[in-house]
Amino acid sequence: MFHSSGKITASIICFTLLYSTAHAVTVQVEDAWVREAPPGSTTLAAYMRIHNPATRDLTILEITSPSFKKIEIHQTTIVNNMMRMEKVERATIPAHSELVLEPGGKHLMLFSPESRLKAGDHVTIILSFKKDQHQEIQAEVKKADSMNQHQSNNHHH
Ligand SMILES: [Cu+2]
Repeated sequence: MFHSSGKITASIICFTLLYSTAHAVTVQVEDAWVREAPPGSTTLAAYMRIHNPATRDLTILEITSPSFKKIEIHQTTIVNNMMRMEKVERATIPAHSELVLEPGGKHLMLFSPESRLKAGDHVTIILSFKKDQHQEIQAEVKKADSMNQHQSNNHHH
């Protein structure tokens, strides 16, 4: 009897620690969205602005999501008129500055969605910084066209 109740207490403490670190505010994320992709797509892209209010640079070590098998940070570059994407191993958000993930630049590449995501759905994305420093954010799935309306100087169809 004593043994089993001891185990229960330990797991409650563990859960509390996880819960509090997951909600510790380290960065401010704005305009987080996932571009809606056609059915059967194996990769999707996500964009956002991540502001670091701290006095020290922050490096993102890992990004995960319960909705995807794997997430990478990519950089889009144009080489000989060809659009290419390269994986960014470590993205740093400078102190008092922000990391901008936007179409045509750096973005999150989301691999192998667990289910079909449609405009209006929400995706949980977890940013991992230093050991035990995680931050959970929500990104809304949107059609690419609805994003263009926010960018006043972008092209129209
Ligand atoms: Cu990419």
